[in-house]
Amino acid sequence: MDTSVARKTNVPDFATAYYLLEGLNEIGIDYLFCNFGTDHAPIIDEMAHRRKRGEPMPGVLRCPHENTATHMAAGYALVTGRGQGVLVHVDVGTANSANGMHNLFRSRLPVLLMAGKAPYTVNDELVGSRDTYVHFVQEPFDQASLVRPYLKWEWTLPSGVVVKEALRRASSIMQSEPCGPVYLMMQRETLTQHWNADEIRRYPGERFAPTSGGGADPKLVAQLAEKILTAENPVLITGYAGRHAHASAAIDALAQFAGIAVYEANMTNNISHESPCFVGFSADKAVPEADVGLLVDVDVPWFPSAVQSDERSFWAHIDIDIVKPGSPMWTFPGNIRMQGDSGRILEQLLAELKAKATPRFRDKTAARLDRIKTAREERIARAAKLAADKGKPGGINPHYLMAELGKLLDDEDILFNEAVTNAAAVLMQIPRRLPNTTVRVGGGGLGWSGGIALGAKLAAPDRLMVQICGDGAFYFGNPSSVFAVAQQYKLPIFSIVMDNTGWNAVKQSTLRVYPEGEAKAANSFESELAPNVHFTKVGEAFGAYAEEVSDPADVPAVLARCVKEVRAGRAALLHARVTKL
Ligand SMILES: Cc1ncc(C[n+]2csc(CCOP(=O)(O)OP(=O)(O)O)c2C)c(N)n1
Ligand SMILES: [Mg+2]
Repeated sequence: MDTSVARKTNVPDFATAYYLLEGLNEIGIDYLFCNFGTDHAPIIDEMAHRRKRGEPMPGVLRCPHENTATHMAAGYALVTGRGQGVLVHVDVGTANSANGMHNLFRSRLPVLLMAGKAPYTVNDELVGSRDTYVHFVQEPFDQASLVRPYLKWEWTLPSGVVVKEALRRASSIMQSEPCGPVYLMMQRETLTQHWNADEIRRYPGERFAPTSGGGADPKLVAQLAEKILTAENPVLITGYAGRHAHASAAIDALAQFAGIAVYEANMTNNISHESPCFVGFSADKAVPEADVGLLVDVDVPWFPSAVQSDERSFWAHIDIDIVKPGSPMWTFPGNIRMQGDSGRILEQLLAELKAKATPRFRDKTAARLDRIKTAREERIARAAKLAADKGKPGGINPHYLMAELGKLLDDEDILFNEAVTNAAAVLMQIPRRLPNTTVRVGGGGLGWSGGIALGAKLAAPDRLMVQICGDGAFYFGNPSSVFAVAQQYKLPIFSIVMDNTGWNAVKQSTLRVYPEGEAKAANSFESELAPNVHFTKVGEAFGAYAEEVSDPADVPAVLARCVKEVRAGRAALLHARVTKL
């Protein structure tokens, strides 16, 4: 169909949607994760048009549910650092994207969410005018409000003439640290408008670079170095520094030089778990005893309701997101705060310490490293003891299951840990050597691990991507959509469902607030889900290899079969019946 509104000139004339696709390519978007609707007719037509003309545009992956699309973008950004496009349908698609936007925002991952808006003409005045029932009902007063709490920027494209400028602006904001989601809305009439090629200005990346984090004020670095030189019991807690390899190396080098115990708090693994200074995932015991503490790229280093730091202790907060403007309440201590690239700041700090280190400091450091070694050995022994109990038929011990899985993984493989109350088993039993290879999202919206594993697989096809989720999380993840995408786009991921028959987190939370309450007395926690379900059928419906395991004795063989299938190119789903809630 010729949608052109001829402008009687010799310069070629194209629709806004044509320039939109070109502009997306120009801002470095490799893929569009799409869930289409009537708003996308001009884009769909121009996709075919550009393909016919052999012109570049992002790859298009159709996702049956927006939850898959948004989290695929998260996985791709996690591996590459580059935000991708997610294209959804007006207000309803945006609403379905809110959970993903929450997780991307809290994980500081870039993404360009795009949605149509209902056409504004009703009498066929313009190409793209309203022509169906939903156009009259899909126009809320404030479409962006559906995702606004999770956005760094939002705009409605007012005219096709600025489409590339709008895309560059969106890209600059989503890719500037702290990275995060941006949202562009577009009306159908805007997308069908025609413009001559010479009317559309270009905004090349080399002239419009995003901002990145820098180093810190040398005076603050010197002040912190003085504190560390005289510290007796320093600790470092980090949540997401490991997204950058140089930050991971800087933490490890600093910790080993200054004898600092390193704890990880949510989000990702940050240094090699074989580092002599890595001591675990909860700093609860260490925090009250610390005299100097470093909070490095972290959102929740501990729970203040359970743990308090010593009033006389000195804390340095080093973070790409120092102010945490997305959090109404955030009151962790910071006697000094340094915003920037934590890797660079810690390199500055190490250089300062090396220049000032005294023999006494070196002696104290050696003694501390010995103490840290003992703590490490105790931790490793505790983990081994937990994994030694295999559980019983119908109630496999998650620690044992994870220990067996760990034996089959390569260093580069990535685990997406959505195991909720069994998350600790994943962390404890599968020590990682490379940073950013056991990942959780920074948010709390369940249902992310399948989509994120698919997006990561798209970005890094040679690495095994393992989704580990609870049975509740599995439902939230729209698994039929996940396995459909895995099949259609040949993205084999390994999904493990740790089925404890319901929402243990809900039960445990009730017990924490009411340890001797009515719910406990009645053993009624509103947590059990449908019994005797067979999740394998969901995978099988989409050609995945699927197995169920209940007997601990079968665990090693069943895991080996699944991993073999995935490495050979077929998605696999393991439904594991673990210790019941
Ligand atoms: C989208 C969403 N809805 C509800 C919740 C609340 N929630 C947190 S944990 C949880 C239970 C998860 O169950 P499962 O994945 O089986 O893990 P388990 O608690 O059994 O370890 C729920 C419902 C949430 N975090 N996200
Ligand atoms: Mg469960």
